[in-house]
Amino acid sequence: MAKKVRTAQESSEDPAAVQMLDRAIFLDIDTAFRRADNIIPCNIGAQGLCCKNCAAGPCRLVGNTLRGVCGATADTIVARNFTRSVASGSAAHSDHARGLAYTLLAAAEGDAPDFRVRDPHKLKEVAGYLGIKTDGRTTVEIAKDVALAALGEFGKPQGELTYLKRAPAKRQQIWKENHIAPRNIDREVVETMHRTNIGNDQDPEHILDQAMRCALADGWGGSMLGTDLTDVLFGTPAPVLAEANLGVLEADMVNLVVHGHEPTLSEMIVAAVQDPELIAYAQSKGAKGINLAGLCCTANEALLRQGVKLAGNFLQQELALITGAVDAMVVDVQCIMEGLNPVAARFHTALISTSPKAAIPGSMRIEFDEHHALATAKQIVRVAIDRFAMRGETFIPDIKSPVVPGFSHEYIDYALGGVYRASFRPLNDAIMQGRIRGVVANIGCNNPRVSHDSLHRYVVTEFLKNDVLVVETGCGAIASAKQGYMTPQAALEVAGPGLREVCEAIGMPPVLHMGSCVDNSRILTVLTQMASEGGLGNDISDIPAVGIAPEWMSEKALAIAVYAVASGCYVIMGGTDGPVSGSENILRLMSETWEKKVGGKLEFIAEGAEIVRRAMQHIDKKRAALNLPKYDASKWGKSGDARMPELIALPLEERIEAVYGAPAR
Ligand code: SF4
Ligand code: MSK
Repeated sequence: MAKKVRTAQESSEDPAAVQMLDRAIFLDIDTAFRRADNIIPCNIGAQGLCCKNCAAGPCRLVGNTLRGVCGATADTIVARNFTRSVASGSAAHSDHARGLAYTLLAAAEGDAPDFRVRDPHKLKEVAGYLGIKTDGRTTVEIAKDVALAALGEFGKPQGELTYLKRAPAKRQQIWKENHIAPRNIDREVVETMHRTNIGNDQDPEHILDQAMRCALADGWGGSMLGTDLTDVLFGTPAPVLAEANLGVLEADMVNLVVHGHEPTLSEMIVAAVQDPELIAYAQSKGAKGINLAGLCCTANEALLRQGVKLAGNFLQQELALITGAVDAMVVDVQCIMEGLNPVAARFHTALISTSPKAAIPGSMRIEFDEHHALATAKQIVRVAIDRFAMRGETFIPDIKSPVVPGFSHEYIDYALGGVYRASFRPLNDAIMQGRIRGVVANIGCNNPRVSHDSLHRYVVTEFLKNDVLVVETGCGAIASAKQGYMTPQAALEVAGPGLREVCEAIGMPPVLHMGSCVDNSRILTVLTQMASEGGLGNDISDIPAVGIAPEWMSEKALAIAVYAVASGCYVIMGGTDGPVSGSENILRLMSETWEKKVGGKLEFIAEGAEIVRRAMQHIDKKRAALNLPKYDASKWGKSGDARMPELIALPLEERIEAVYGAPAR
C-alpha cells in the first residue's frame, strides 16, 4: 500500500483544525495526522490475527498458517485480543472511579480540605443505591460510608455488583441466565487477563461472554460509580452556556488548558484561576486575565459543571499548542498523546504532568495530591502566568461556537416534566407518537485514520434530519459542540419537523451533551428510565435506540460498546473494519449470537452512509416490534407555536378547522 499524505482539508472537517494543520505544515511540526499518513497499519494486527501472549510467538495467522505455535485458532486469537482490549478499557474507566472514591473518603475524613460534598441530594440517592442509611446522619457520615461502599465494589469477596439492581428486571434476568453478571470490578478485569493467557480459555464464545461480564463491570460499576461520585463531589450537571473550538483561546490573556480525564484537578484549577491574587499576578505580567479551556474529557467534566470553554477534542491537542497561545497545558491520565511534548518544546508552552499513574518524560512534573489540591492548582496557574511573558507569535483561529451542555439524566427528567412532575413520560410519548423517531447515542473518540470529525458531523446531521434525538458524550460531543448543534436554536435549523417541535416545546438542543467517557453510564440510566416509564417495552433492548462511535480509537470505546451491547443495545463502531475483521466467526458471534443471547449486537461499519442506514433500519424495526405508528415526517412541523402567525390571519371558521381538525359547528 502506497503512503498517501493528506492535505489539511482532507485531514479534518473542522475549519479551525484545518487552519492549524496548515500552520503545522508551514512550521514543519509533526502531528498525529502526519504520523498516521506515514505509518501504514499492520494488516494482520488490524484484523486481530496477531497473538503475542507468550514468547513462543508472536504468531501471525495469515495465509496457510491456521494455528499459532500453541495451537490457538484464528477465532481464539481474535476473541482473546478483543477481550483483552475490553479489560484494558474497563480498567481505565474503573481506576478513574476508584480515585474519586478515595477523594470522597479523604474529604469525609477531613484529609482533603479543598474537597467537599457539593451535591448532598445526589449523595443520598447514591447512598440509597448502595444500601447506606441516611436518616438522622450528617453528610460527612454518609459520604464516608458511600466512599467505603464504592471501594468495596472493586473487590468484594462475594455476591454481585450492587448497581446491577438499577437495571430493568428483565435485563438482570438476562445477565443471570447467561452467567455474565459481574461479581466485582477488579475480579472481572483480572479474570479476563487470566482467561486470555496462553493455554486457558479456548472457546471463543466463552471468551466473549467474559468480555461482556468485564464490560458490564465497567458500565454498571466503574463508570457508573465514576459519574455518581463526580456528581456528589462537584455537583450534578445542569445546562450552562459556553463556547467550543480553538477560537476560545485569547490572544491577550494567559491561556491555561486542562487535558485528560479526571475532574479532581481541573475543579481545583477552576477555583485557582478565580483567585484575585493570581489574576493580579497575571495582570502584572501584561495579561488581561487568565483564560481556562479544556481538551477531551477533562474539558467535558469542567464544561458540564463550570461552563469552562472547550478548546477541542482528541485530535486537537497538538493543534492547540501550535497556536503558540497556550501558556501551559496540564494533563493527568488517558488520551494524552506522547507527541505533545515535542510540540510544546517548539513553543514557550509548559506541559505539566500531574498524575502518579502517568509520567511524561520532558514534561514539567507537578504531582497532584488531593491533600493539598488547591495549593497545587495555584502553583500550576503561576507557571502558566510566568510562561505568558515568554510567549512568541500566536495564531488563533477565529472560530468558535456557542454550546449549551449539561444534560444529566436528572436534568432531562426535570426538563421534560418540571420540578413537580419530573418524568420521562413526554420523551416516551414523543417517541411513541413518532415525533421523535428514535434515539442515537453518538459517542467516542477521533481517529486520525478518519478525516477528523467528518463521521461525527455526517451521521449526526443525518439523524437530526430524520427526527432522531442525539445524545452524546466524549469527543463526539465536542465535535457536535463545535458544529453548533448544541444550542436550542440549532433545532430550528437542522432538526426534522417532529424533533424540532419537541425541542421548541422544551427549549432544548437537538443534540444533548451528557458528559465525559465515564458518563456513558448516564445513558444507561436514561434508557432504564425510558424502559420503566412504560410504552416502550420493558427492557433497554426494546427501545428504538442505537449506540454509535463513528471515529472510535481507544480501548475504552470498546469497553463502552460491549457494556452497551450486553445492556441490550445495537452498537455500531465506525471508521475502520474493526479489530475482529480477521474472523468471520467472531463477527457472527458478536452480531447474531449476541443478539440472541442479550438482545444487543456489535458491528464494525467503516462508512458513514451505511452506519446511518443500518441505524435507521434498527430504529424502525424496534418501532414496529412495539406496534408504534410508522415514522411519517409529514405529520409534524405544524405545532401551535410555529403556526401561530399563519393561524391568526385566517377567518374564524378556517382557523377553528385548522386547529381542531373538524368543520365549525
Ligand atoms: Fe503464539 Fe499461542 Fe503464544 Fe499466542 S499464546 S503467541 S498463539 S504460542
Ligand atoms: S477523551 S477515550 S478520545 S472520547 Fe474521553 Fe475522547 Fe475517546 Fe479519549
